[in-house]
Amino acid sequence: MKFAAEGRGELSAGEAQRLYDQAVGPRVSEDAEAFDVPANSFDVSGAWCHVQDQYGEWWNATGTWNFRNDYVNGSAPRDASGLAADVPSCWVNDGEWISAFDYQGNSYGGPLILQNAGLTASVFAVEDAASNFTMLTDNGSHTISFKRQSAGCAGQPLQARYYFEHNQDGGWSFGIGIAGFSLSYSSGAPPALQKAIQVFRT
Ligand SMILES: [Ca+2]
Ligand SMILES: [Ca+2]
Repeated sequence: MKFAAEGRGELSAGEAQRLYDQAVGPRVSEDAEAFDVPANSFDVSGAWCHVQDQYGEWWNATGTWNFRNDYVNGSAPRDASGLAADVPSCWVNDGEWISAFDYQGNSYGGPLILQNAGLTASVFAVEDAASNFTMLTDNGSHTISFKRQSAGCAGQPLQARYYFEHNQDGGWSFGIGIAGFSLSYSSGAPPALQKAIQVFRT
């Protein structure tokens, strides 16, 4: 691959990198940038919402996260939004979705990537990013919808739990359930903060 640099003709990738390094100076090491995520940087909440119309009956579990408006730190890897439910057999998964906004309510157009978490849980990778001193994923909501498939299950609650993990280094894989949400990082133990709420039920 060749790169064109002004006044220098065509450069190889290696030459371009060397010139770039000269121009920007030495890079700050990863360690110097690593710092803990403040405990009050964000909060989470969750609730069930009932919907009924001529097409059917649903219970939607929704978790929300919300960063402090003055907390601006979006960095790789993607943050993790996890929602886990425990529902009686009369209810089946009818979809999942997520949306995110900056603190002024502008919709986030960047990656919110669904992971494979099964029928009663949902995990999205949220590409936390900052621009113009604004965190583009300041707040958001994450929902799993359960539709009634059969009569019955009276008095049996639907339960759910919501988790959000903000992080600053490495890549991750996960395990999720009502009992917990665990991320394993390729980089070991990077600065990260997970918050969860108690199980919420109908
Ligand atoms: Ca906020
Ligand atoms: Ca992150």
